[in-house]
Amino acid sequence: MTNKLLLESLQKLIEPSKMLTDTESLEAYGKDWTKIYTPNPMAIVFPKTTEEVQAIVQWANEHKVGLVPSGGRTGLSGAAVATNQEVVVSFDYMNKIIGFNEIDREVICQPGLITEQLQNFAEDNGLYYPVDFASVGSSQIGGNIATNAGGIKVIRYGMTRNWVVGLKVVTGKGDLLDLNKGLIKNATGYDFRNLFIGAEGTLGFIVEATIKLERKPNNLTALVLATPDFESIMSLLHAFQSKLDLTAFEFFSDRCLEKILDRGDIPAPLDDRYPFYALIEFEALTETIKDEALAIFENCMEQGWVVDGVISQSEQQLKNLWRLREDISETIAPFTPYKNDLSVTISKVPSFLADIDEVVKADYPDFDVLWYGHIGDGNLHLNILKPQNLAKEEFFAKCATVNKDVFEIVKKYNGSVSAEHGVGLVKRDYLEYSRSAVEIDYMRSVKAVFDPNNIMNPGKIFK
Ligand code: S2G
Ligand code: ZN
Repeated sequence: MTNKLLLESLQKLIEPSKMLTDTESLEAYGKDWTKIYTPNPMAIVFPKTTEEVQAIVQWANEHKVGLVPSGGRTGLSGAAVATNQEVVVSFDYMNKIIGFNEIDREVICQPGLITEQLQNFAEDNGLYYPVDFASVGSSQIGGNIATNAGGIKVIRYGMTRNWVVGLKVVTGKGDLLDLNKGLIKNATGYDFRNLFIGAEGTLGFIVEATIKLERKPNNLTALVLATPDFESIMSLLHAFQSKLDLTAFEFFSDRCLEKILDRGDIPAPLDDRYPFYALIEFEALTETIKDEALAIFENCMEQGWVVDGVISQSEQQLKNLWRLREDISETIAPFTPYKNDLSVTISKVPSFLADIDEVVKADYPDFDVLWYGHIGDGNLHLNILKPQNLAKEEFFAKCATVNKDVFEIVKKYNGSVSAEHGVGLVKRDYLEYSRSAVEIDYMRSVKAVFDPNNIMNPGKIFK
């Protein structure tokens, strides 16, 4: 059947305005934040109801057309990229909060709800949605669930998975499953909800989510502490974590801070510059807790683990300190960074980072390597900035050779080649560095159960 006839048959399933095929829309909706794939979808459709999603899935099975789920398109692994005449299914029109119960402290929402809107809704109801990261202003809950988004508060609140208590999904066979129904306890066999969380749209579409909310933290206070070396950051983690219930423990190198300060719109946190910085956040619920934090800070100074530091004294200063860490990603984006999102168990972080740093600099001494991330949960972000004088293709080709050395080290440390950004297309060829061949076979078998015709996000996670 020609594309024209295919699209005519698809158009019949949804309102005329809910399908786009113009070049600009195909380009915009056919990609995410990865810059290395050429978008090439057949069409973009915007279902408004679960029934429309089911009709689209039936159509795709009938015509063997791939479907790519699309949320805020803020992904960094190519999971929402359509490069092979797939139909992109956007949830921009299924973006509402459709229920809330203050006793359950649970929100029922559609997948297209912007993450920040959920955070604001929780705040308006005296509660808190604790999954937070730089792109919450444009990411969608459905995409956050499909990639099990992590971010900066995982040390206390965990990943998105921890907050999803109900999930309605349309499987790749077109069946509607109503999973877990908002229950906190439910021991009735396999928990398919947790299969769909992190499946990157390869098993079916998320069409509704029930999200648990949390008590709102009070008087959040942050310290930015300069350290003489990376090992000192781990000493800080132990010193603070053993006495305080931290809400965040982040780090960034001075190269990151330099890029931030070059912007000129964020004040430097300290008078001088140092190799590494830790950003530590906690709830100063009482003056005693704040005094405790300052005492730990002073002890760390005496130990030589900290060479200088600052503590937030206001909401605005807290925001300014967080911008030093949260703005790194957008600030370095113009440098076409080669990104790696790695994790190991926390105790291994210092030697892991040292081994990777060594191998990258041995391969390419002139590479501008930036380190930042979430030390509190063992997640490091390695970014290599493209040298001005190197073409993008040549740069990424060089980085691909580095990748193999990096992933050999990940394997040696039993780490993950993708801590929070997902596999998508970017990490698909490196899956075996973190998952065994047997595991990958089981994943294929599960995929075949939920999506026997491989119409759901074909080619993502594995070939
Ligand atoms: C972070 C954001 C995406 C990136 O800043 O924690 O996950 O790696 C990242 O630039
Ligand atoms: Zn991150």
